[in-house]
Amino acid sequence: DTQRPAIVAYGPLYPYLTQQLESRFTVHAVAADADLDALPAGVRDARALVSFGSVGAPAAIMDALPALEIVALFSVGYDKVDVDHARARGIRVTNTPDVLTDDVADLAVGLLYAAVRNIPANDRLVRSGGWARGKKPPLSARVTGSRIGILGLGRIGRAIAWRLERQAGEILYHNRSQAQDAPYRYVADAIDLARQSDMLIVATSGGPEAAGLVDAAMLDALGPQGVIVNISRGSVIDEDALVAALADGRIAGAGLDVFAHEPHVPPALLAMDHVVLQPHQGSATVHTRAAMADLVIANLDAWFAGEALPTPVV
Ligand code: 8YV
Repeated sequence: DTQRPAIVAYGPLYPYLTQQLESRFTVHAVAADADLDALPAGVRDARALVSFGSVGAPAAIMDALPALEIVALFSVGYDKVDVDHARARGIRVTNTPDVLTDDVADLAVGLLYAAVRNIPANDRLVRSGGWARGKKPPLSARVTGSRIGILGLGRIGRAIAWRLERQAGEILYHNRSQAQDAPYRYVADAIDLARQSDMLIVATSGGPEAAGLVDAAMLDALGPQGVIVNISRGSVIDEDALVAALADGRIAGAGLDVFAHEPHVPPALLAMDHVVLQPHQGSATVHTRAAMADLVIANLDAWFAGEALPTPVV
């Protein structure tokens, strides 16, 4: 169909999104590891590229598509998109903010409680028959009354803070600069934030500026009773330092939805009872994945109708 714009679905997409794309466009599926020098002829006519946050759009795929006008991401995080390259080539980029904020915040709170109250470890105690044989769960720390630090008080960080403000003894946060209208205590230095927090929730955006922001020094500042939760990007935490701090008891536990090299998880973490592991599922509810797909479509529809993009990044 020559009337329909050609687009590339880069890497695996979500079925409802694929269906919506196929009803509008000529969709060429390109695997994330495809040989970009050997793309079929029609692919090079693609005017749009759609991908998951974990695949994104490196410069190489943009350069393999000479007619590319827009990258529409199925994620809020765009750390895997070469935005400088897109800008230089005049390619627009869109993401899916807001629609996933509540579900990601819900998972952060769930991971906090799971890690602090040892919910998965105690589930294992029950299932293994240990409890029935008389083994008692160890007493845990508590969320209520604790000082909860939020690293990155953006849209998702605020949604987490809002959920926890009744339980927390205090909510404090660190951003590069103080947030407007945030009723929480600002801590200008990230290490100080960790030092003053019983629990630290990582909610900053990923990308090169935040890479390794949580390092051994910050984990030591959080301390042996401290629990860390990460729902942002694995790259924000120095993963080797995290594994070492957990192994040595220099922090008490962790709740992790994201990892440096997904879906690879450091094997040492698999054996740790005080660590809660999730398969990057923060936005993965039926409701939100449909809303994210609809926002991808809304951006593409706006672009091809010559209208303003609903959620532009570039
Ligand atoms: C997705 C995400 O799971 O929005 C983000 O930044 O990480 C998640 O919503 C991701 O796009 C899937 O790769």
